[in-house]
Order: sequence, then C-alpha cells, then structure tokens
Amino acid sequence: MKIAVVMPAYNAEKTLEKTYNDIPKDAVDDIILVDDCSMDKTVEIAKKLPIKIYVHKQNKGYGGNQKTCYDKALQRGADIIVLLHPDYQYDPKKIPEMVEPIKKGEADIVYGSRMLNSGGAKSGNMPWWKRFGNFWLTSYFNLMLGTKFTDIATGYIAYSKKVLESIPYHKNSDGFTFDEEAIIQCVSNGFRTREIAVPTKYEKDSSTTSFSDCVSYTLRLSYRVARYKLTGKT
Ligand SMILES: Nc1nc2c(ncn2[C@@H]2O[C@H](COP(=O)(O)OP(=O)(O)OP(=O)(O)O)[C@@H](O)[C@H]2O)c(=O)[nH]1
Ligand SMILES: [Mg+2]
Repeated sequence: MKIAVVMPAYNAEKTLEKTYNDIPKDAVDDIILVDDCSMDKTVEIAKKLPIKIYVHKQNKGYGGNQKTCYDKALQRGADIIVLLHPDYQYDPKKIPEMVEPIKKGEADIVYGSRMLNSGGAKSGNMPWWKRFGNFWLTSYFNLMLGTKFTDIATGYIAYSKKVLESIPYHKNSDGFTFDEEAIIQCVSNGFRTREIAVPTKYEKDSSTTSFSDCVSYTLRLSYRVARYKLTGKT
C-alpha cells in the first residue's frame, strides 16, 4: 500500500522542518505540502526538503487547503492518506500506528485522539477553553450520531483511498469545520472508524485558532449535525 502524508501549510516557517524531520521516512512513500499562500518563508523552507510542493495563489483556508491535498495525493496513487499539520502540534512518529489498522483491513479511517493520551490534551498545554469546547462538541456529536469518539476536533487523520473517493469532500467548508463535516459523511456512509492515542503540543510557534474562530466553528458544527440528524443531509 502506498502511504502519502499531506501537510496543509499556512505560515508554518517555524515548525515545518522539525515536523518533516520527525516523519518516519521508512513508513511513508510520498510527502505532499500544499502552501495556502503563506506570508512567511514556508515555501522557501519547503523547497529545501525532498517533498512535493503545491502553492495556492490565494489563501483558501484550512478546508480548501485539504481539498487540494487529497486531490493531489489521490492523483499520485496513494492508498492511505495521512493528514499531518505542519505546526508540530501532532507527533509525526505516530504515523505507522495511524495507518496500521487500515493496512490490516480493520478500519477505513483512523483518528489520532489527544484525549485518549495519558494526561489528555491538558498534558500538551491545550488551553482549557479549547478542551472544554472539544469535550462539548465531541459529546454532542456522539449523542446525535450514536458514535463513541473522544476527540472529533483532531487534525491527525488517516484516510483510506476508498473513503476519500466516496465522500463528497469538495462540498465541505473551506474553513475549520472541514474535518468534522467529513466525519458526518463517513458515519453516514457506515465507514469503520478507529481512534488511537496521540500526544499534542501547544507551543508558542504552533499555528492555533482564536477564541472567536472556535465559537463560530462550534455553532456551525452544531447546526450541521442537527441538520444531518433531522434531514440526513451531510
Ligand atoms: N489558520 C489557518 N491555518 C491554515 C490555513 N490554511 C492551512 N492551514 C493549516 O491548517 C493547520 C491547522 O490550522 P491551526 O490554525 O493550527 O488550527 P487548528 O489546529 O485546527 O487549531 P488548534 O488546535 O488551535 O491548533 C495548520 O497546520 C495551518 O498551517 C488558513 O487559511 N488558516
Ligand atoms: Mg494547530
């Protein structure tokens, strides 16, 4: 199976190289970075690395960036696609564990849960209000979708090719709710999901969303889940 790592990048100059260095190269066949019109030296730094780079002429947003990531990874023949944020908040060394259940045919999607990790996201210095928001949204999702997720806001996800070829991800938001909208589509298609424990790290150089981003994100998702529950529309 061909394993591709995709990195949606926006102003990741301070964290890109250490994220790349920690990727276990023997476990990965293709590394793709899509730059979302960064205003810093992200592209210059990326060009020094043996990876495939695509550059957006204008900023499309977290979700819009991912759409390009998955289009390119599938075009390049990937069988498993791992989403890895280049802000060094997720541990790249967990990639082999992330893809294993898919390689074994036991799961279609694997989520890296920061809440399953010993000490939870608190041990990674995730701000308390993000932890609270995450707990609220995850509980709400589980209540409405009948699922047992522990961290639906994770940005560390391994998709099998079959999933990305089946769900209409181009319909999803170009913003921060892309991942969760994809979760609704995956659940509604009956794909098998699995979670593994991953550490997180909230450092000063990491890209992070503001409080207002999180409020609008929570409201939009609460509406999307309710709409799905009431109408089946994903
Ligand atoms: N903020 C932001 N990030 C983008 C954009 N396009 C791509 N990204 C990348 O998307 C990833 C996630 O963005 P973050 O700002 O870290 O948001 P997040 O990880 O959901 O939120 P935190 O958990 O607070 O870090 C980062 O690796 C960014 O480099 C964009 O337009 N805005
Ligand atoms: Mg981040």
